[in-house]
Amino acid sequence: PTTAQPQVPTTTARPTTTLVTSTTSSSAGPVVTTPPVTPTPGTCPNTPSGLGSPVANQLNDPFTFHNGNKVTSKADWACRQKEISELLQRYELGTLPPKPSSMTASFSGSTLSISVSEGGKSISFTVSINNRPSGAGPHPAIINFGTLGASLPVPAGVATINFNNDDIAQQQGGSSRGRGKFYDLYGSSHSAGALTAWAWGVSRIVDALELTQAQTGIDPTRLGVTGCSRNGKGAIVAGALEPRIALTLPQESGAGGSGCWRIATWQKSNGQNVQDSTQIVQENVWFSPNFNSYVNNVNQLPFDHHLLAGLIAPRALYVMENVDMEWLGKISTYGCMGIARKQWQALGALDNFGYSQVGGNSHCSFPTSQQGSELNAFIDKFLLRKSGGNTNIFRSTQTHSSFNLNNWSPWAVPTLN
Ligand code: MCU
Repeated sequence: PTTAQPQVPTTTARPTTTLVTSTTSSSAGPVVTTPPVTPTPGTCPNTPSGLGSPVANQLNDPFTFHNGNKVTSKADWACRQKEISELLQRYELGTLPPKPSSMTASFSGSTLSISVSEGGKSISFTVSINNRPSGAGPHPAIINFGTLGASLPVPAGVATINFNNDDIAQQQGGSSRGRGKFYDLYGSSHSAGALTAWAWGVSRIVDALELTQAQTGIDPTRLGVTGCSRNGKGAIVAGALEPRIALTLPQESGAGGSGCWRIATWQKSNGQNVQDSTQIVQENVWFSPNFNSYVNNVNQLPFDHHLLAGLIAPRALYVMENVDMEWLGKISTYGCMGIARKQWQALGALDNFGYSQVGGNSHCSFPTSQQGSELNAFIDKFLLRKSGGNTNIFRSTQTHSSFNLNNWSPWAVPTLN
């Protein structure tokens, strides 16, 4: 099912910039992942206000609603994801606006132009679509945060869409709060931090790809998203907030991405030089100003980033981290994702989850040890839809023996049907 189509003009200026109003279904072969359940409006309980009881030295139970009820089915899981998304937006990320009331998209050369209007204001931005495979298609694509191209190797057969995320929301330190096209549209005091604003931008790219599929040859049902470091935080949040992303590929996202706040705090209390919640909100504007009230006591939060990742489950997620980067929170990402993985386990979808932590490479230079049997296996299976290798991956080249995954996740993992 698709959401309501944006309103677009019925006439076009030039044949190369045809605007279309409906999407066509993909002929790209069998779908590998089970599409996530979309809750019917009104079927989920309202998310209670308030933070609930603090959770210390463990991560919040994914399978218990904020009101204490248990998650016992896939339908419950969809409601729990809706609740987690609301809580993350309320206390950390800021509000993700709904689909804008009107938008247009056109494709010319390699440029996809996107215009969005809401409440009497309009913005436009462009993305470039590179390495479009020859042949009729439709072809899969990876949306890459940043204009320089992906910092991981994108194999033949997959296009790359370069997204200038800084154009949507700046990330040049505290003074860039509220700057960028997202804030031109929604106001400079909008609660969304840059990560949420970028996820909104990714959603508009997907909308535009749905509108221009006949022109671009890109299949909007076979999209990946990637970025490294700060842009890796962007990639995981985009995958979490946009359910049309088939494969989420955050690279060295560290704290604020695949790391958990509570585990980073614990690492820091053990004397490690790791980025934590108190530092990150001073460094940059990735999060909502609302988050500032909680950074000194993250145990209050009714979530951590294992639940951010769980918004992706059972869609495909492959997380790449670097053991040599203490600042990124190497135990934090290992523990956070090791516990996040239990959500895919509950859904019977462990083949859709990968976490791989290696070393020997400098920050954001992709190590070949993650390429053939890992990254390519994910891209083959979830974007190219070829039968690929093993994609049930959880590994680190370091033994994090000080951290006990099960002690930090003492709750039961149900089987959800
Ligand atoms: C890993 O992402 C960030 C990190 O959160 C920052 O503390 C550091 O300054 O920059 C990293 C990054 O984006 O490097 C390119």
